Amino acid sequence: MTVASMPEVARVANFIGGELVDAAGGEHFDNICPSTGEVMGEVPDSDERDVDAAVAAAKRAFPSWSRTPAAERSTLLLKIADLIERDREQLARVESLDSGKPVSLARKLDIPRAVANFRFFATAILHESTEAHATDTTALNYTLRQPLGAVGLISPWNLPLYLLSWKIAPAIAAGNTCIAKPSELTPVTATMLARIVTEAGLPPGVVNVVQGFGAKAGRALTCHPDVSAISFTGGTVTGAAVAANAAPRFKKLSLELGGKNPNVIFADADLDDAVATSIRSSFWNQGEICLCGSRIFVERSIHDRFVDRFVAATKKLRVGDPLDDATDVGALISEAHLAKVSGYVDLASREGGHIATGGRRLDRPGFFHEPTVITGLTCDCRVLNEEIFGPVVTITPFENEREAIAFANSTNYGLSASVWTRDLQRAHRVASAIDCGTIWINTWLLRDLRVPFGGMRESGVGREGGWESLRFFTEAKNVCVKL
Ligand code: TXE
Repeated sequence: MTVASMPEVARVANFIGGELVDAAGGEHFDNICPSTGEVMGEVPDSDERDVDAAVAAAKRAFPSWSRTPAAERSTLLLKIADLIERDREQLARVESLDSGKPVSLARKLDIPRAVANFRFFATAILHESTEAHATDTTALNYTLRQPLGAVGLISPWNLPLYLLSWKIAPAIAAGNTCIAKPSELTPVTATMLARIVTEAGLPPGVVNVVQGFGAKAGRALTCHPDVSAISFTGGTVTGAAVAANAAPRFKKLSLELGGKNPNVIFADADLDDAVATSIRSSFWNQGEICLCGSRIFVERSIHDRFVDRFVAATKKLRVGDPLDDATDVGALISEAHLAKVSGYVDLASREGGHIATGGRRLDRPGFFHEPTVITGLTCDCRVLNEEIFGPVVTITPFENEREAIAFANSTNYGLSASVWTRDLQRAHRVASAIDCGTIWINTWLLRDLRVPFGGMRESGVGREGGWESLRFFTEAKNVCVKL
């Protein structure tokens, strides 16, 4: 399979008012293939003019779309889901090529989840109800939840269609129109989605896509006075810039940011399951998932046994061509990101860590890094505090439950955690004591789209998922009727 056999990767465009268009300035930048390092297409280098045009199209579409009956909106979203499902193989291959992720993972995770996102919110809006509050016999209050208008949706490169659809689906299901800004590093499936929404019959302007750099197109979207809300997923530093630009304009803001998630393994855990699942939570998507459990803490009595088994399993992972069905770990997103990941492995050595396996960039074209396991570091090291976002994990022993909780809570992040134990009471105690938005007990990445999802502290502000998403994308208006 080559780039030449997938011409869609070269055809990246903006999507404004139902038309696939170039950037107003006619400028482009290269789209680099992570697994070869070669240019595989061009991306429109959009600026304020493109964002202005997209916002204008979204505003034009809003009055009619927001009044479209929920059942009709639902039917259109279900149609979009069906078309994504129809094109799943092509979308999976393109996503793999554009992001470096194994095609097997795109098939299993990314594309099915994009389908599920549209189906979930298509049907959720058919089951919505709102509150009523009777004030004794004096008044009756009822709450309307009305769409916000044109909303901005900014997504990252690690789960391109998965996260873009996680935002687009609830936004338009709730009656908003939107301007999506995919990552400049993974623009292709957003353009394919634009073709799909057109084929599904979505009215022009309901979904718009502006491609380009964050500091230019993303910033223009965040600052635009007619954009009512920003839903952002990306790095913590970028999230702070988005918040700084959106706050003075009083936009609703949802920020899903980074993580440095603990994976806590007690001595009574099912070790087979803990090892197998921890391999996934460490190295799936090259470790480029905000929910990856990059800090592994193991109770001292089983620490050495766990390390031996985990390292042996890590060595079996096949790193290579993302389009090969047998590949477990593909390429990192970019040369710059690979340099960042390698830099942290070097730092780990300087901080006194032992590289138990991996540690090197692969000597081949593209941006490949060996799955890497580091032991011997403590919670005060930078490597255990800063998000690496690559196939690199640390394993640290702990003495008891109290220390495990302290270690888990020792960073500024608070996105997710996994806890492995067969002791039910301990599981509940530890879950309650770890400060983060999602805790998995004896599992990882088991997602139910109805549950609240988001982070604490530097992992973000706000919650999405289920009603939380629909509440974020609507404004609550109370109507008080005197009786
Ligand atoms: O993503 P950015 P980057 C982490 C990970 C990674 C680091 C930086 O640690 O190494 O963040 O990644 C847009 N105004 N995560 O730099 O910059 C940008 O165009 C508005 C965690 O590649 O956060 C893209 O569409 N928008 C993470 C989106 O923001 C701006 C996923 C995310 O890009 C902008 C990715 C600006 N000023 C990286 N600057 C997760 N939590 O899943 C950039 N953007």
